Amino acid sequence: MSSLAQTVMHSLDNVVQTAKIRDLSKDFVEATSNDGLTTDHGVKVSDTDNWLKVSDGTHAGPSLLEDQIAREKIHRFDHERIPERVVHARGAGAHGYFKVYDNSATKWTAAGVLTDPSRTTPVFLRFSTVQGSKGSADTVRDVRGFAVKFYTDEGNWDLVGNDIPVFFIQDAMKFPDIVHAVKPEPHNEIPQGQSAHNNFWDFVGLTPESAHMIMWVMSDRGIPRSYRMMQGFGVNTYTLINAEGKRVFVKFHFIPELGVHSLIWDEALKINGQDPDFHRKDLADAIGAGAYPKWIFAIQVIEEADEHKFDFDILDATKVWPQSLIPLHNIGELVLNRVVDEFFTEVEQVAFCTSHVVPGIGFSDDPLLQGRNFSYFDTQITRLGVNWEQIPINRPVCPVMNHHRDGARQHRIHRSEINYFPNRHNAGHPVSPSQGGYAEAMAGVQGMKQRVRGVKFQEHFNQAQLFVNSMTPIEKQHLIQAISFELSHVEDPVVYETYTKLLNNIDFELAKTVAQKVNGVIPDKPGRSNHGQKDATLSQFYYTPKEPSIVTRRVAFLVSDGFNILEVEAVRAALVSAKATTWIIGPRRGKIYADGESIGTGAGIMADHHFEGQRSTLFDAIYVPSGSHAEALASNGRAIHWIREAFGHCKAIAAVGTAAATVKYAINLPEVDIVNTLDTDEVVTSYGVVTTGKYNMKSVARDVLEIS
Ligand code: HDE
Repeated sequence: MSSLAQTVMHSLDNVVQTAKIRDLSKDFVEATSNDGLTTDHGVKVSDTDNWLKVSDGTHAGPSLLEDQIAREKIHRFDHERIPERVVHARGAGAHGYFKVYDNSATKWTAAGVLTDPSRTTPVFLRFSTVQGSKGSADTVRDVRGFAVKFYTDEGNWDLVGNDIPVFFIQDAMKFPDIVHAVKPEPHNEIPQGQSAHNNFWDFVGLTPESAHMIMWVMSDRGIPRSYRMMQGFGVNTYTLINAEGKRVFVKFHFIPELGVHSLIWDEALKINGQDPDFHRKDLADAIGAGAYPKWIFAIQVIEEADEHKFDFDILDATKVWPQSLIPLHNIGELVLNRVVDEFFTEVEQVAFCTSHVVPGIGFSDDPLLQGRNFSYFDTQITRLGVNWEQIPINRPVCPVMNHHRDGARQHRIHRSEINYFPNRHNAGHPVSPSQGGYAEAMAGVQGMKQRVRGVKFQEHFNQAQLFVNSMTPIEKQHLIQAISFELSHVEDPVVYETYTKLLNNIDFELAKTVAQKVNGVIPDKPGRSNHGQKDATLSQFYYTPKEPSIVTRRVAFLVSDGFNILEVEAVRAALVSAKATTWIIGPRRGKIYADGESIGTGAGIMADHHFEGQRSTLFDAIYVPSGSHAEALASNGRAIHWIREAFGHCKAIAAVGTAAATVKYAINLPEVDIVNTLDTDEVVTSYGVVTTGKYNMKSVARDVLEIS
């Protein structure tokens, strides 16, 4: 398995050619041993280590301001940083492509990217967390950004989504408030990468429209196992416009091929410290290994005439369109197949704008979307300058021609005396819709200018309740634990009392249990009756693939001197051929000797890490082979901790022969049955592990790991 660094280096050798990669390659710079060092103005540099000084040759004397080479080096360094994003500062990205299966969406849209199956549209996808700054950890509890730039033949389409289908607020004007409330508090810049603090819960307690979103963020969706195992949602309601100019409302979805999987909170907390780059590495490693992350792209469509048929407003971003009412149409797929070559120029400089749509796609009056359409361009000006769309990662693959001029960091040299329209040459002229010019769909509006919310926007709890009702018991248990964790970190009683009261509008049991745990207001009866409705598609288990896969899953082999090497080799080969990744963990990084080998001279096997170098939290499953090493493992506190912790996190644990007793000893739960087998096929086709009775992995695992 290649490391992140190796993967990045290898990506150049394994260039995936889309129109965008060809475009970016115009700007590739590669240093080779033939290249000498130069200044930015191109002069060759003879010394890059010693500042020009006055010296007697024995002692260092004063440094001279005259040294333009040293000065340039420092100047350039001083200005390396640009402002981080106000939200979504921490991210990772990759290149890929998008394809539709057929032209079935033609009835709704004229957009070639959504209707032409012969096209392969290049994409760049940036994942992110929201609250933390650029250097924060990956596995915090938070919403994940899912921002896609489609480089279409008709211009860039930016679908700037999240891994959760709803949002905290209904009107863009509240955005600065929610962001100020969730970010580190202003007086002490605490906490980093967390929402567990007074100000956040104060705001959401006083903003009931956030109730539905809070249920999602506090659910296991807030701590994904991998970016590759998250859904993506456009969240806002957009419109599609067909060739006849007819408009429909649309929501966009991405469904991961690998299913939706999460960490459990204890793992997430530990990984934050053990490997803050866990998700970033996971993405690069999977792509580097050729296990390209893939999502089905689906749309939900509502005819204009049906806009008001629902008991919620379809333009309200705090509501989902339940799939039981509005089905998904799977129309295409998105694949990520290339890591970035340089983080800053690609992941940091990529800039998205919800207002960037292409012909056939339009907006709705969703008040959140309308505000977003203003905000994104604006923020890019501060972050990257007004000519941010000329930066390689942002520039379209189709021609750009207009009369916008000048501004900081203008790179285009316009060879024309014309910079206006109309002009005597008809240069840079508008293009009619029949020739591909963008045309808004006609839509009637009427009303008085006023600051209002729509009537149906006033209802905040029905769908929060629907979501909670739709959870499996284990998801509900995690939800309770998450809210209880967060409110335990809220110090002001006014805040946690307000929130526990609000919870009773969603679910009586939830409110009662959380209130009992956090010293909140314990309700004696439900705050409102439960409508009892459910929608199976809201549970993340709904997305578990019919054929579960262990592709890219991380399996650790726990060994000590005296392990059974034939068994390790056989199981390892089976796992590798199923495209899982395998890791040898032993008492030291170096050779570990097999049963029958003499220590120091045997062929052994190289351990990738020692027991303390990596923890069980970073793996999906562990395998403990048979052999005389079992006793050594049982007497090693770290090895025992590995097994015990993995068991506590409901991981699959395979233990064979003598190792079964070690595992049993480690977990210290006599009633647990251990499947004890030497048959590789059986290990590889069953759960292979602690499987029965009270601790049945299948029922308690957050992340059911099928070794198949
Ligand atoms: Fe954003 N959001 N947002 N947002 N958002 C930004 O733009 C904003 C919202 C989302 O990887 C900013 O370039 C407003 C919803 C993602 O570069 C900023 C409102 C959704 C990213 C901004 C919202 C998102 C951003 C900060 C309320 C899910 C990261 C830096 C009306 C559909 C994009 C930047 C990337 C980033 C504004 C609400 C997703 C300030 C005003 C809803 C994934 O412009």
